[in-house]
Amino acid sequence: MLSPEILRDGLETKTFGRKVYSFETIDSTNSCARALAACWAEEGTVVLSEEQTAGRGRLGRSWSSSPSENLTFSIVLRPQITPDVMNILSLLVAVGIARGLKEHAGVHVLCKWPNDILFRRRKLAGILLEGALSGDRVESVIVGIGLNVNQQIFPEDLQARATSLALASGHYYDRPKLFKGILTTLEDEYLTQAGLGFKHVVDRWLEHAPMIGKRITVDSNGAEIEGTVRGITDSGGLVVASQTGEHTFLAGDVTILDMEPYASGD
Ligand code: BT5
Repeated sequence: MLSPEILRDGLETKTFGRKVYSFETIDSTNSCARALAACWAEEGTVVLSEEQTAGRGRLGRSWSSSPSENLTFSIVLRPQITPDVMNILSLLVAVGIARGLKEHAGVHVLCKWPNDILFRRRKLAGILLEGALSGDRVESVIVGIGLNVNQQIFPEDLQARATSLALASGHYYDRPKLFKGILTTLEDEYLTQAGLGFKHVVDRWLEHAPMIGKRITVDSNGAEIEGTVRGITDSGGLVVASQTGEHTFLAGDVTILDMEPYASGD
């Protein structure tokens, strides 16, 4: 098991991972972090588990991860934002992960709206943001990260769509070292981007997400439209031009029709 001592050994962050709760098995690290946040866990508190029995994605989907091979963890954040700009935080986290993977795993990934981290078109990591609100105030945000690290074999339904760092690079990773590297990069993004404004976060995300001008389909609330990506709003919404006009999506699933450069990864 990855003990809190191993996970914190040599960690040089200010708040991220200063407090770590580590489990062999748990239902969902997001649920645990949410409960801790409700009990005033401080910003940067991390919950990590080797196995999740009910790991989740968006809209009730599940996150599948074979025990002790990957990194599945959640971070408690207390950002000074309103609920309508939570998408921005998701983009910021995606950039932090992309940068972290480049710097600490030597793997160049691309981001896809709203929450995917892809390597050659396959999903390498997913991000799940869950906010606890008090009226119009964000009390806390739980950032859940599922990162496929050393897993080589995926369940049949994911085989064609999932990948891992080990599959991408051909070697295994020291998970505690990688965890600390990614946490450091994430904190750096979080602390520096916070002062620079939402537009800056969007621009930075677009450097890792070559989506502008792409033909896509968006599935949002059961309705599907096809169109061309025009941009990202300052609150993280996706702007798509279709035959029926311009639409802004705050949530949804995107399929990119022409996958270059996502397919080659360059
Ligand atoms: C996500 O949702 O991608 C967010 C995943 C967040 C998981 C973390 S793990 C730690 C923390 N605790 C939790 O309980 N959750 C977070 P979404 O965009 O809805 O994608 C979910 C879909 O990704 C599933 O329906 C599958 O198709 C696919 N999927 C599931 N497991 C995968 C995996 N290991 N690798 C790649 N794709 C996967």
